[in-house]
Amino acid sequence: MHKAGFVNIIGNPNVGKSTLMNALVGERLSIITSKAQTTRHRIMGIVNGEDFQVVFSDTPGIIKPAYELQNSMMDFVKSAFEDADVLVYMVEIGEKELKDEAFFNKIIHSKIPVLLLLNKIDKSNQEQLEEQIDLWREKVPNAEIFPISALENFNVSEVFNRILELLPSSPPYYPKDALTDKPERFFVNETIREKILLNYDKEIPYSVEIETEEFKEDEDIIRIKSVIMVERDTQKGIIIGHKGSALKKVGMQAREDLEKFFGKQIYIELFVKVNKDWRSNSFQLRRFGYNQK
Ligand SMILES: Nc1nc2c(ncn2[C@@H]2O[C@H](COP(=O)(O)OP(=O)(O)OP(=O)(O)O)[C@@H](O)[C@H]2O)c(=O)[nH]1
Ligand SMILES: [Mg+2]
Repeated sequence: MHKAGFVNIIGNPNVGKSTLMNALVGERLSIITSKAQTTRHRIMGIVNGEDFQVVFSDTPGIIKPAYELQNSMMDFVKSAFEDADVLVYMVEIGEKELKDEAFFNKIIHSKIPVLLLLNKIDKSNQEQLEEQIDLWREKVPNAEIFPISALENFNVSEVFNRILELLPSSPPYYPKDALTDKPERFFVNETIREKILLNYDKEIPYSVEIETEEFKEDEDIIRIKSVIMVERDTQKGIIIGHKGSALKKVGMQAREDLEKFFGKQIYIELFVKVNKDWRSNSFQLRRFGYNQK
């Protein structure tokens, strides 16, 4: 009997959803930073076994949307409720509630199995952990609770085994050698965006979108041309930095990661363009892969 299904990971920003998905899949599919709203898309990570296929979905952290891009991000979260066979609700130590009550109500009234993962227990002690488990048991009585550390890979394989038990019997949804639903250019864009989240402050990372215009793969080298889009002229200057030094750093860091990811030498060229207020422009958002209704 073959088992297969969708296991969708949801929760507040920054709780460690992407860290968990990467740990489960064993690949760095989702970018991770200490800033909230790092993930903007629904990203699938597929784990294949002889008689199973688990399709994990990492999703953006739940927020109250303030602009069009964030509306699209929350649509990805909504879609993750719709096709889940198992819902993974991740919380972190010290957290009290989900940033959206409607989503929370969906979780507690869910007809499908809910696994509540209490993450970052490496930062807590026994007393705090017990108190937190009691709190979540009361708040989400329909969930099975697993204390984990996604970062230190603690209890992650136990979660995976439980997921396998809960999967329905089904033929695979994707080819059995598939790792993700996203194309190569997506991972280029995300790697560059991760370096921007790491190197710039305040509003800058949130005003940036990446578009890879060229991805030419030869036998031992990949040549990449990507555009970093910002919302305003002043942001363009900040991204480039003094004599181009800031942009150069982003390019070098991205190249290093991409060489590991693709296992090939990378040549990368970065350009910066102003795309005025793209975050609030439905047409631009669609172009960047945020499926607008
Ligand atoms: N101490 C500790 N930190 C963790 C753990 N898991 C994740 N983190 C850190 O938490 C931060 C956020 O991790 P992400 O995986 O990007 O979180 P996310 O939920 O995907 O965040 P968004 O995409 O912004 O919603 C990063 O700095 C991680 O290194 C953990 O188990 N323990
Ligand atoms: Mg994330």
